[in-house]
Amino acid sequence: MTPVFDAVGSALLDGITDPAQIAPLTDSQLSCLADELRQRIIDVVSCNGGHLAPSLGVVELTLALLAVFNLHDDKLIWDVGHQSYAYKLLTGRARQFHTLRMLGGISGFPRMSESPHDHFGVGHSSTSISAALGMAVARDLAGRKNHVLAVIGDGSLTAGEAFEGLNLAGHMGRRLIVVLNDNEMSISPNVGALSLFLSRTLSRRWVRQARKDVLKFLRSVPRIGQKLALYAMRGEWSFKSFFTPGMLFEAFRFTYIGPVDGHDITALKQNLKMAAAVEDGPVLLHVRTVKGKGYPPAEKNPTLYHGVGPFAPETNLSISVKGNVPSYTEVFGKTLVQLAEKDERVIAITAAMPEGTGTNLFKERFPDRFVDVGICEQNAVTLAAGLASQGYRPVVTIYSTFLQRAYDQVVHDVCLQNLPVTFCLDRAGLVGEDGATHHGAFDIAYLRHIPHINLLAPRDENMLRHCLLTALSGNVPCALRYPRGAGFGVPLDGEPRLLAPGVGEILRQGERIAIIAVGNRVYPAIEAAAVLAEQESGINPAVFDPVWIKPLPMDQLADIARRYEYLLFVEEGVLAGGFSSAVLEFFSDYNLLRAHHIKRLGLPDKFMEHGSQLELRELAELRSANIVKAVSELAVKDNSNPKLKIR
Ligand SMILES: Cc1ncc(C[n+]2csc(CCOP(=O)(O)OP(=O)(O)O)c2C)c(N)n1
Repeated sequence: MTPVFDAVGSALLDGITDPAQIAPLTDSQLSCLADELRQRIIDVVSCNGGHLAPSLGVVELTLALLAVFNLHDDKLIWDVGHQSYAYKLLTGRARQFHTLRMLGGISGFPRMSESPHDHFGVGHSSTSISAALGMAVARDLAGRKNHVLAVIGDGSLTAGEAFEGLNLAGHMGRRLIVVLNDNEMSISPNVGALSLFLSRTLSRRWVRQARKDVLKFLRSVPRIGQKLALYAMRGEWSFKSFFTPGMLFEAFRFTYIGPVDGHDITALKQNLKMAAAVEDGPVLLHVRTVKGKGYPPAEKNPTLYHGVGPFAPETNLSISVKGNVPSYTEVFGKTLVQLAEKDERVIAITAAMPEGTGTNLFKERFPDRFVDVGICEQNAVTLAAGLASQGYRPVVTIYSTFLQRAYDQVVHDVCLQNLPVTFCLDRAGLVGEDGATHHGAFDIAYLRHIPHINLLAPRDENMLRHCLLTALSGNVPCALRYPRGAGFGVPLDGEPRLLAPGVGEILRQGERIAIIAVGNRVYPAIEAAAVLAEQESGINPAVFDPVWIKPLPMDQLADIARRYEYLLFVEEGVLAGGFSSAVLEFFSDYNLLRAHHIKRLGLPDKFMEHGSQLELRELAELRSANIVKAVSELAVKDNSNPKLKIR
C-alpha cells in the first residue's frame, strides 16, 4: 500500500487512491483529512454546482466508515447518494472530482458503473435499507462474512419504503448496520411525527422529566426505594434507550446505538466498531450531524445550500446568477396562489420539496391548505385522492421523476375513481447535471395510457398558467408537465384563461412539411422553421403545438395528416410510448397514414446521463439546429423521389 503522507500538514487527499489507506490513519490525521475534503468539496461545488450541505455534513462519518470497514469486502449504500462526495474523493476518484456532474465526468450520485466502491446506484430516496437487506441475504446465502451498511438521512427515513425495509430486516434478523444520519433536515426542515420523535427537544426535555418522575416513584417505594433508584440510575444506558428513539428501532427488533456526535471521529469509530460487533441481527446507529458543517453560510441556511448552482464561496452570496426571466417553478408558484385566492377548494401538496416546486409561497399564504407529506410520494397522491373525494381540488406538485414512485396510486386511487386531482410535474424532460436518476423522461409514457387522465404540456410559462387554470377547472384527473429552469421570457397575460379541451394551436402555416412539437420544444421548432424558410431550399414548414397530449387534438391532427406529407415530431420525453407514438397510433387506427415521410425526435431507449441541459439536448438532437437538420434530411431523403419533390 502506498504511504499516504510523510509529514503533518502535507496534502493527504491527493495521496489517497484506495479506501484501504484510511484505516491506518490516526484520528488527528483523519481530522486534517476532513478539512481537506471540505475544502475540495466547496471548491468543486462552487464551480460545478451540486449537493453541498448534505455532503459537508457527513465528512467525518465517511472517514469513520472507511476507517472501520473494508470497502473491498463490506458493502455500503448511501441513501439518495447526494451526500457521497467525500466518499467519491476517498474511493479513487479524487483526480476526476473536478468533473463532478459534468458531461462525461463523474456523476453526482453513486453509480455501480462508475466505481467498484459504489455498491448500489441511487438518486431517489429511501431505497438503502431494502437494498442492503437484499445484499445481506445474498451474503448469508453465499456463506460470506462481510458487513452490509446503509446510511440513511432522517428525511429519507420518512418514506414508506424505508420502514418496509426496517420492518423486514427486524423480522429476518439478518446482520445489517443502518446508520441514521440525523440532521433534523430534509431539504427543508424535516416533517412528520417521526421527526419530532427523533428531535433533541423530545429526547432531552421529555426524557429529563420522565427520568425525574420515574426516580421519584422508585424512591417512594417503601424500604427498597433508594436501592431501586440507584439500580435504575446505573442502568442509565438502557433507561435512555427506553425513552429515546431507541424505543422505535428496538420495536423493529434492531439493536439501537446512539445518539453519537457525527463530527467526533473518535466517537464515531468506537460506535461503528460496536455496531460491527453485534452478531445477532440488525443494528441502528443513530448519528447526529450538522447539515453544511464547516461552511458557515451552509450551516446557517442548509435549505439554500442543499443543492446549488455555481457560486462564489468567498462572498457566500452569489448563488447562480439569476436572469430576468422567471423560472417555470416561480410562475407556477405565483399562479397557484393567485388561483387559490379565488377557489378555497385548492390545496397544495408537496413531497418534501416546497422550494423546488415553488409551493413555499403557497405555504406562507395558506398554511392551512398546504401539506408537506415528507418524502412520501405515494402518500401525497392518495392523500390528494382522499381530499378530492371530499370536494377539494388538491394539487400534487412534484418532480416528474418522483411521481414514478406513485404510479399505482395515480392509477388506482385517482384515475380509476376519476377524481379531480391536478398533478403539476416540474422538471419534466432533461434536468441536466443531476442526470439519469432525475430526468423527467417517462411521464408522457407512464401517464397517457391511464383512462380518465388529461395531460397538458405548456410551451411556455404563460401557457403554464392557462394549463393550471384549465386543470383546476375540470372535473377529472389532470397532469401538466413543464421543464426545469427559466421560461422563454414571454409576457404573462393578466388573468389565466381556460383552454378548450383537446385543441392545439397552429403557430405557423407551411407547405408540405409540418413540425409537431411538444411543450418546451415548440419555440425551437418555430425557430427552426424560420431558419429553413429563409434558406434557398424552399422548405417552409408549418408548426403545430398540440398543447394537449391527452385528449389528443384529433381533428387538427387528422387535418395535418391530410394536408402534410412530411411530419417531424419533437418531444423532450422518451419516444417509446411518448407523444409521437400516441399520434401515430391515432393515425393508424383512423387510416390516416398515407405515403407520409415521418421522423421523430425525442429521448432514445437508453438512460440519458448528466451534463448541462443544453449539452444533453444537443446529444438527444432536440435543439433548433437539430430540428433544422432533421427537416432537411426528411426533405433531402425525399428529393430522390421526383413525385414528392419539395419545390
Ligand atoms: C423519492 C425522492 N423524492 C424526493 C427526492 C429529493 N430529495 C433529495 S435529498 C432530499 C432530502 C433528504 O433528506 P435526508 O435524507 O435527511 O438527507 P439530508 O439532505 O438532510 O442529508 C430530497 C427530498 C429524492 N431524491 N427522492
